[in-house]
Amino acid sequence: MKTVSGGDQQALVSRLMQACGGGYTPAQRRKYFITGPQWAAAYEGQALFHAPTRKPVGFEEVIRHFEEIGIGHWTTHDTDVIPTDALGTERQEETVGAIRKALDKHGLECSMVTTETFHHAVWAASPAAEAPEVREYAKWRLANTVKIGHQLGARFAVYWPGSLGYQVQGAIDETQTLKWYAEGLNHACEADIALAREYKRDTLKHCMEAKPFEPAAEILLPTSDAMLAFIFSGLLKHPEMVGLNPEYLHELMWGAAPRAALARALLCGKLWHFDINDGYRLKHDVDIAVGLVNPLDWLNVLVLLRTHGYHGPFNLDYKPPRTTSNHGVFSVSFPTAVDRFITLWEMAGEVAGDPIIHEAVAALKAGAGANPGEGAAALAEANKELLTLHELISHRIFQILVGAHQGRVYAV
Ligand code: GCO
Ligand code: MN
Ligand code: MN
Repeated sequence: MKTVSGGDQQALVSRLMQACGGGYTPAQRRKYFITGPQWAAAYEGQALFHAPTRKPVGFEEVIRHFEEIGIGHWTTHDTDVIPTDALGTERQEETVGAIRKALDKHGLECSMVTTETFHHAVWAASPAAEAPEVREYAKWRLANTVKIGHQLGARFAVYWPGSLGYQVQGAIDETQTLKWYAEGLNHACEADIALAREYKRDTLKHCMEAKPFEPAAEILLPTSDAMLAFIFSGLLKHPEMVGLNPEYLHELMWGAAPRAALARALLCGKLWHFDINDGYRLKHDVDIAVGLVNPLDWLNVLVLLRTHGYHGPFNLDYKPPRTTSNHGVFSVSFPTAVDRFITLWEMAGEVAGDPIIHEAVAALKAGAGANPGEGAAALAEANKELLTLHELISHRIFQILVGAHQGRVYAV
C-alpha cells in the first residue's frame, strides 16, 4: 500500500468507517438514555507517563458533536467548564448561561453534574481533610454544583471520592474521615432540598461512584458495596436521596463480577446511574470504550439491567485512546461506542426473549419433583440431567452474541 499523506488520512478513516456498516442513525441513538461526559470528549490523552496527544475542546464543540452523533444528554464536572478560581463568580453565571444556550441550540439536555474533588491541590488531603476550612470549602463546592445542576436541568449528581483515602498509613483516622465525608454529602442534600424548592424542581438523585484504587493509594470507600454500607450506616441525614453510580471497569478492577455488584445495588434499590466502559480485571483504570474487551460479560450485564427494569442513564465514562485524533473522537470513538452499546442492549432483549433460554430456565425452576425428604444423594441424582442446562444457556447467550444462530455459513 502506498503512503497515506495528511490530507488523505481522514478520508481513509471515513471510508473504512462506512465500510464497517452497522451504524445507527442519530435519531435511533437518541432513543436510549445515553449520556456523554464533557471530560471524556475533551480528554487530551494525558496520563502520568503520557503527554497529551489531542488539542483542548470546549463545551460548545462537544455539545455540537453530540447532537450530530445523536447523544441526547451531556454530563460535566464543575471545573470541566468553569475554572476553579471562577467558581461562584459572575463568570460562573455567564458560563452556565452559555451552556444552557448551547444545549438548547443543539437539542441536548444536561443529565448529570459532578464536583471535581480530586485534581486541585486543595484536595491533597481529600475533601474530608483535617482542616475545617477545607471541609467548609468542599461543602460549598458540592452545594454550588447542585445549584449548577438545577440551573442546567440535571436530575443526577455524582460523587467520586477518589481522594478519600491516604498514601501513608496511620496518618488519618478512617472513622473520623468517613464521618466528615458524610457531613459533606449531608450538606449537599440539604442544599439540594432548598434549591429544589427555589427552582421548583425535584431534588437531584445523589449517586456515589466507587473506584478501588487511584488516585489515593488506599481508598476508604473502594467498592459499590462499601458505599451501600456507608449509605445505610446512619451517618447520612437523607439516605433516601443517595444511591450509586457504579462504573463497570471499577468493579472489574477489584476482581468483582460486575453483574453481581449491580445485582446487589438493584436489590437495595440504589442502582440509579451507571458509568459504562470496559477494561481488564485487576488492572488500573484504563477506561476503554464499552464492549471492546468483555462483550460477553457486557451482554450479560445488560440482560440483568433489562430484565430488572433499570431506567437510569448509561454514561459513556471512557477515555478515547491517545492514538485517536481530535477528529476521530467524534467521527469514530463516540459513535462506535454508542452503537456497540445499542447492539448489546438489543441483543440483551433477544436473550431475555429467547424461547430456548426461557424453556431451560423454566425447567430448572420446576425442578425434578423429587421429595426433599429423600436425602441429599437422591436429590442430586434427581436433578443432575437438568443442571446441564446451565452450560446450554451460556452457549445460547454466546450464540446470540456472535450471531451464530443466524444462518452464518462456515468454510469447514
Ligand atoms: C474515573 C472516574 C471519573 C468519574 C468522574 C465523575 O474513571 O476516574 O470514573 O471519571 O466518573 O469523575 O465524578
Ligand atoms: Mn466514572
Ligand atoms: Mn474509570
